Amino acid sequence: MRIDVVSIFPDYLAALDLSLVGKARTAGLLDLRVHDLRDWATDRHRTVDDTPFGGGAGMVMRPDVWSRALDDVIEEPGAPGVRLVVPTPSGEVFTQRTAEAWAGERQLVVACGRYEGIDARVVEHYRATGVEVSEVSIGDYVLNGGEVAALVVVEAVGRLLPGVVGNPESLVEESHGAAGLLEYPVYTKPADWDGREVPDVLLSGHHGRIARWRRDQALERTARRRPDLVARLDPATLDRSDRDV
Ligand code: 6GU
Repeated sequence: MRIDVVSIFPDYLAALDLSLVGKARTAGLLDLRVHDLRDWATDRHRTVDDTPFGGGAGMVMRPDVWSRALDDVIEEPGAPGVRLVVPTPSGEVFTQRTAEAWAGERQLVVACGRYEGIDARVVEHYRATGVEVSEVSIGDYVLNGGEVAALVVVEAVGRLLPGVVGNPESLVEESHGAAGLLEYPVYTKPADWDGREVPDVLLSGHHGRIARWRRDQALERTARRRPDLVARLDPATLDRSDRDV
């Protein structure tokens, strides 16, 4: 998969050289390219923004600069599997389901806005050209720009690409996985750490009881921390013992 990130702060994306995503790039599983939007500005000061029509606070990013950048970076506009991603606090919420869907794309182009955002005609124009465009938010709080959201999207999607996570089993039981539950608590050695003991059941070797205990813990934790997720569980996935938790 190819991912392009366009930003006026390309150094913000340096973290993508590290860890799992960095390894995916080295292994040739992910072709990640970071671009400086100012390379497509035309004036001496490399201006990318201007004052908003209609008045108001702040600056808006210019559509002409953005379209020159995106025309250069989008490989084949309108082809299947090409998606323009615009991080914005007014977008639809980016979730694990979104990451799963995008992991099957050919190219993601992430357009990071700063200031009050990007001139609205940019999204209009690329949609009209047949490009799939997604305006997404990573949660209900305000950041200064799309760069942190771009990091979130690249890591969430990148780790789902085939071969990136060493043991695919670790993608199965994790929080926000198919079960719709948060993950159960985990323990390792020592079994007694300064008088704090690991729950007995985990030392029992009884796989059935361990699985039941873990599911109960996941259900309890989800009910307490994320009642919104419990409300959305598919009743068909619940068993008789689940209903007692
Ligand atoms: Cl995607 N951008 C900005 N600027 N703020 C946000 C966000 C995105 N998601 C949540 N807050």
